[in-house]
Amino acid sequence: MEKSTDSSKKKKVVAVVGGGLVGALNACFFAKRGFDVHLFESRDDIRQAKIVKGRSINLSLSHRGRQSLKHVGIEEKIISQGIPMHARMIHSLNGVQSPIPYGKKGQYILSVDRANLNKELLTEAETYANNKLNFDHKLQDWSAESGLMTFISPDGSRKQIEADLIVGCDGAFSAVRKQFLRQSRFNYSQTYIPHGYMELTMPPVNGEFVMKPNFLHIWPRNTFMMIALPNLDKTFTCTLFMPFEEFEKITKGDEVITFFQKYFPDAIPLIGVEALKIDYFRLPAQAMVSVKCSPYHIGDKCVLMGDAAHAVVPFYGQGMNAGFEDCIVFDEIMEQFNEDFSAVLPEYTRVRVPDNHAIADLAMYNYVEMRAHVNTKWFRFRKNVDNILHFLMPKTIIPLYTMVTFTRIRYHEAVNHWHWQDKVINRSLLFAATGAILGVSVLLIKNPQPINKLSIPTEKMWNKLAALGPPKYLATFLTSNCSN
Ligand code: FAD
Ligand code: EGU
Repeated sequence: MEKSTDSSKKKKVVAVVGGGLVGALNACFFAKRGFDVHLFESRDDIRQAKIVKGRSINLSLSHRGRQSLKHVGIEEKIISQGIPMHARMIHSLNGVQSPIPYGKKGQYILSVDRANLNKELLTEAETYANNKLNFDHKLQDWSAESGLMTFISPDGSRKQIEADLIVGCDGAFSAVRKQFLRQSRFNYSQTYIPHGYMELTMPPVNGEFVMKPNFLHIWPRNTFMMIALPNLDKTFTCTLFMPFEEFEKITKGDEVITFFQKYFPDAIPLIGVEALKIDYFRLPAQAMVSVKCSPYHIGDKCVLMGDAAHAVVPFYGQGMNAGFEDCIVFDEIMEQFNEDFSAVLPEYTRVRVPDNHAIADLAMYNYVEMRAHVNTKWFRFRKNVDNILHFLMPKTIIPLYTMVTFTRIRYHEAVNHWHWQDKVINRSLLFAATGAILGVSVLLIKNPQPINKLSIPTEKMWNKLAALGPPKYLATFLTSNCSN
């Protein structure tokens, strides 16, 4: 079943380097436009491979990612293979679980299997006649002058290939990006955070999930944090985040149990004591890197998308979503500039750099914030207040995660709106407090009362206070000077 496209008018060759999530999706986008697309992936075809090594097992898919999938017509298919998560489930140290909804009814994020999503995207890309997938092709080098690329195969053979446009979707350690570093006026920074992550599995019991499936489970513990997402096979994949030095302190099975008893006691029986002792040592903790660079293009020859352009730390669940949004943004600009690469590429850099820098900063900010003072109570309090304010003023106060997760508001605009909200809330508080003081003063001056009559019963005082000011939680929240 091959799709026909209007390939008659143009036969420009587009090389997509990297057949991961973003590369495979991009191949669909370019093929849909009728280009002669060649995708090059260093690994074997994951649809044939027995074990797929690589990063996280499952991911949260939200609005931005879904919109991009919709554009190539596979949104419904992917959703049907995902598990909706309508709320977070916060696990206290004492085992109490409390849900906090993501938004209004029907607003949810999806837990999707990375390998499965990648396979579906590759299969979709293959349905285009003008799309050729090349596995076991590792980009070794390329020339920014000629556009000539050199690929190496596992058997050691080399191949040189030319293309009109090179699209670098080869991940956080991009080989395409290496040539950018040799260009003048190319900005680049990368930061490894002190935390690592490790994945552990909660198997089903009696064929059923061991926790409620339609939630993103979170164990916030300041320095340590664990997150669990459901899988279709009724397992949960838990991701434990903690500083490498803490990971290294634990060297024996019994120490793992002691550690979990202290911080995640309710998770021990769900993972299983014996499994936990073994799984912890199966793989070393993995590193997390944040990469920022600009520009995202060289002339009319080459452009970076996905993690190759912007690896972010996972503390907003946006890496893949942002990468998918890159594809749709690029496609919109292609439409606008009639597929003229010399105009499209600079415009893509101009539009997309501020947004990807914003999400990289937000994810890093959330990493610092989660670590600094997010324990169970604080997390619950903050998210509840967000939701209440949003409920009271849905157009004005929008929680940051809502803008990031459930809209396509540009990331940098979401950040601006968030700062603005902060100011408005603080000023309202100042205004309300000043008003309250003035009001009370006027009342007292107009109705001078003997001092003994001022001592009214506590419950009456409370009623008056309640009638005057915002509810207590709001006041506490406002003075704490946060609104994300
Ligand atoms: P990759 O997925 O890294 O794909 C790159 C591809 O290029 C690979 O297939 C690789 O083999 C290939 N390649 C590499 N070098 C070469 C070469 N020289 N030649 C040819 N091919 C090459 N994002 C979310 O949106 N939601 C989440 O919940 C989420 N959770 C995460 C949790 C963790 C622990 C981590 C680490 C990340 C998470 N992310 C999440 C981020 C997400 O994983 C990435 O943003 C996403 O995988 C980026 O896709 P990509 O295609 O750009 O890169
Ligand atoms: C981390 C690792 C909860 C999957 C940020 C929320 C994440 C995910 C949150 C991982 C958190 C943190 C948000 C979503 C999501 C929350 C979000 C983080 C999915 C602010 C597979 N984060 N993640 N924020 O609000 O917007 O629920 O590995 F613990 S989804 Cl760190 Cl919405």
